[in-house]
Order: sequence, then structure tokens, then C-alpha cells
Amino acid sequence: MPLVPIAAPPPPAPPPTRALVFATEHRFSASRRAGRFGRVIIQLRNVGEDDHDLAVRGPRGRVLGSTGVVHPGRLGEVRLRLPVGRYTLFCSISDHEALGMRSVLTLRRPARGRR
Ligand SMILES: [Cu+2]
Repeated sequence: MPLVPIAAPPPPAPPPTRALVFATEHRFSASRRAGRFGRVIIQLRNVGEDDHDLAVRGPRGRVLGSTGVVHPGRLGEVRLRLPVGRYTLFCSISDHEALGMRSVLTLRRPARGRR
């Protein structure tokens, strides 16, 4: 029988970039400020006393997603697929962003030799 080339299985998808952000009045404290582009899972833990949310603003200023309102003591999550770029994570409630509820997440291509 002739040899039939067998297609190599596709490489496994890289794990998503995960970030955990703690919200208080009025501050965001993020577990990371950089990660791999692609699938991104951002969780917001509201450890404050007021309602908060976490919205993601893209490099061109457009809001790409949000956890929706997260009540005190609760955990919210937003899942996105994002290209390389610099993103702003912020609370969209009232004037919370101006008061300091903001963090930056920079997504990069991994270094050569790594996925
Ligand atoms: Cu807030």
C-alpha cells in the first residue's frame, strides 16, 4: 500500500489569559497587567460596599464588553477574544473611573519559541 501522509493534529489551543480584578471604593487592583492575546477571561471580585462593574475599552476607545453590575461580595466575569493591543479595564458606573477604578491590560504576541 502506498504511504498516505497523515495530517498532523492541530496544536492544542493555548490557555486563555486570565485576570482577576478586585474592586473597592474606588480602586481596581488587578492580578496582572499583561498577557497573551486571544481568549481572555477577566473576573471582577467586588470586595467593596457599593455596586461596581468591569468594562473593557479597546485601543480605539470602543467598549468591547462588560461584566454587568457586580454587587458587593459577588464575582462577575467577562470573556472576550482580543487582538494584540492595550486595553483599559474600568468601572463604568457613575464617576468611578475618574475616581480611580481603572487598570491597564496589555495583550502581546508570545515571544518566539513559545506559544
Ligand atoms: Cu465602580
